[in-house]
Amino acid sequence: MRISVEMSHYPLTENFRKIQLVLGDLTQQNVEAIVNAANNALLGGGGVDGAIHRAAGQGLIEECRTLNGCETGDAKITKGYNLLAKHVIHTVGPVWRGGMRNEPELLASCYRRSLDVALENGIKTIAFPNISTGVYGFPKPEATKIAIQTVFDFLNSHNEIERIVFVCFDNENYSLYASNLGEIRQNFSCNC
Ligand code: AR6
Repeated sequence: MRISVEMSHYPLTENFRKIQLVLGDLTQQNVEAIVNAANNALLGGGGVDGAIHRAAGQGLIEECRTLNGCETGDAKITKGYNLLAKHVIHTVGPVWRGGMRNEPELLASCYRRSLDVALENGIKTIAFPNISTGVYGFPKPEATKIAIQTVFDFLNSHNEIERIVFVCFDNENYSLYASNLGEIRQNFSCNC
């Protein structure tokens, strides 16, 4: 699979300032909403999902039970309970099955739908984990490109979002994000 960052996806200069990269724990982020890499049942699990439920407390699972699950590529919102973030936006990434089952489109849809839901709820600051790159096995380099490209595309057409934080839990993801963002920045300023 080849994913390229095309000229049409290049960000407007001011959008660079809205993107932050952090190596750390998503549950500790001071933003209005954190995004959960959940599963279709929305009833908790391992990885970042488990960490969010542990940090949020019992209220979160109770509210999740009322949501009737979530389709892959879609997103639903709850309150944040004991988290610093007032909201959790739960999205369901695709399980990697070799790349021919619409996985890239579904992953892009997770980022877009999460941002749609954020805007519908007046949320302007949002933190994402590296959706699908843990238990669901999506190759990290491709997932990184999709995440960055989709978020920049969204920012280019939606001015309301003020800050997006990519929170990486492992060094491999962090390095991939840092080099991709660095590359785009460099190419972009060359064309100014
Ligand atoms: N903060 C930030 N990132 C984290 C944290 C954390 N506290 N913990 C893990 N990660 P995963 P998936 C990173 O497996 O691949 C769950 O069981 C991790 O390093 O959490 O979308 C759900 O219930 C990885 O890069 O989510 C689903 O069943 C990234 O988060 C399934 O896993 C995503 O890894 C979803 O799988």
